[in-house]
Amino acid sequence: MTYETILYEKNRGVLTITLNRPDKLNALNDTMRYELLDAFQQAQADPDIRTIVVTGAGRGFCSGADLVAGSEPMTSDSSLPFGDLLRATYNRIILQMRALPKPIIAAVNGVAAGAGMSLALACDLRIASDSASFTQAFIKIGLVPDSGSTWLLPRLVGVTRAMELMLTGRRLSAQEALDLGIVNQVVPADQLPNIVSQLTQEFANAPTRTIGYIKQAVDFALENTLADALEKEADLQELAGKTSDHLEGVAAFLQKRQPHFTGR
Ligand code: T3D
Repeated sequence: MTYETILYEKNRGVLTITLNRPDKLNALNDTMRYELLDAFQQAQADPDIRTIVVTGAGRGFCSGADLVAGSEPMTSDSSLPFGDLLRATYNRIILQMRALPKPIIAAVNGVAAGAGMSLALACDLRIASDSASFTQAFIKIGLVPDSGSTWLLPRLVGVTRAMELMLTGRRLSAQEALDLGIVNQVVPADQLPNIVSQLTQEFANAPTRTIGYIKQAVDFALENTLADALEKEADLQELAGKTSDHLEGVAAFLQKRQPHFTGR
């Protein structure tokens, strides 16, 4: 797959999507938004892809919306009204990521700002380099947090901390993000690719369909009652119990060997 603003690289079940506008810390312009949406749609449709990594080229992860797309500073008047823009692109990207039945890992190599932070939050796991940082930069330009930050951030850190971060735009170091539960792990910058690669090799050999069901179950449970969540678990367990990976997992256990999961 060839794109203008992102790299799309498949290797042994792992798709790596690299945001590739390093001179702007990988700010999201219109082309990148549509390419990202298309890449996640392709990732869903391609049975050879078992896990996805999202990362940034250069020293940034993603600096959010491109504030100078073309020669004009970004304002709601200079392009599509923001509401329409969000509905047409960012909202669809985030929903596609949450609905994608495969694990998505953010390899946060540098600053994640505004919608760039939202993008990281929408991934299933976040591994940060020790030089990464996070900011809900929206407030600094008088905008509301978008691309799912108002939904995702309070669920990760609680309302008290989320409000503080959204109202101040304070830039967090990777270590602070770890302490708050925003990231799963902080690793030395030069070891980020290797550590993420080890993790994705595990996911490329995991029971992929069940991982999709787990994503579905957790997102559902966050919005529903315990009784509803129990019912959802029962439905999804029925489906998981019919996968060949479940049969393989049990057979491997009984035969005292490593399972060979195929993602089916
Ligand atoms: O229209 C819509 O899409 C609506 C939706 C909005 C959603 C949003 O994401 S709103 C939030 C938009 N993002 C921001 O407000 C962040 C702006 N950037 C920054 O605050 C800082 O650049 C960072 C905190 C991210 C990093 O700071 P620092 O000191 O490490 O780097 P820098 O020197 O500020 O930036 C390096 C270069 O990247 C610089 O270009 P230059 O001077 O070297 O030619 C800078 O202008 C460029 N850059 C950084 N962020 C953006 C950007 N260019 C365009 N858009 C950016 N968002």
